[in-house]
Amino acid sequence: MIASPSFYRSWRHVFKLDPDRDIDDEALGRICLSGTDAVLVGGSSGVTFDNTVELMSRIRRYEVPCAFELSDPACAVPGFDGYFIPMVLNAARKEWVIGRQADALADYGHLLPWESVAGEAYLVLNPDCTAARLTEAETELTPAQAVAYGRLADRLLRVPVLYMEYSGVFGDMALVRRVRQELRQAQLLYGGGIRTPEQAREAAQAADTVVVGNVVYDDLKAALSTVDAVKFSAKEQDHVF
Ligand code: 1GP
Repeated sequence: MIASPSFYRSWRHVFKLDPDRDIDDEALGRICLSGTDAVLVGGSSGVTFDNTVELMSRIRRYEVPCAFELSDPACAVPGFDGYFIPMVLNAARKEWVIGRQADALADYGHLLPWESVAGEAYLVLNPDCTAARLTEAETELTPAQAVAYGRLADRLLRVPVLYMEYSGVFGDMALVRRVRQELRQAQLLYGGGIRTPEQAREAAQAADTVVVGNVVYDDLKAALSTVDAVKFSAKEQDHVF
């Protein structure tokens, strides 16, 4: 038996960095020293072995935990603290749900550090984001359908992470909260459109883990302000005050 992966369990706030986008050393340092719980490396296009190695080794100058979303086996860079294998539950074609993953395991399954590998079930909910276009995701879900996907991931597949992905737009927090209520074991990650401390706090109240991406590249100061907002919200929920 392999132990369940747990590298992500304590994460409340995460910055997601894209190996295909430029970030200078100073900005990267401020992200890594921000107090965030982890840096997640991943992107929907343009991710290569080389740009992943480069970004990982720069993040590795800092102590912050660093994980990778491994969606293309050609980019299987060793040395991360943890690996997520994404599956897009609402993709139109099997390829993005289990097809590519099975192909990858046929080639590299014996090499993966399984104690540090977690399945990551995505619900892609912004029709205009790259992931939705790439996977032709069926994003127009009723709340009942979203809840059904959540239950399917949590209880049938028993995937440890459900990721509600609104990349680029701030999502429907009532829906995020509703889906989270149904989860018995999976951790709910939310990502999409967080640009202010208020949005970060709201997302932290709806989801277990808040992922902040694009704003890092557009407005570093705003991105950094989301860390305390999430931590503060987590403390409020834990009744520390
Ligand atoms: C992207 O969910 C993350 O995969 C974060 O979304 O880039 O919109 O912050 P944003």
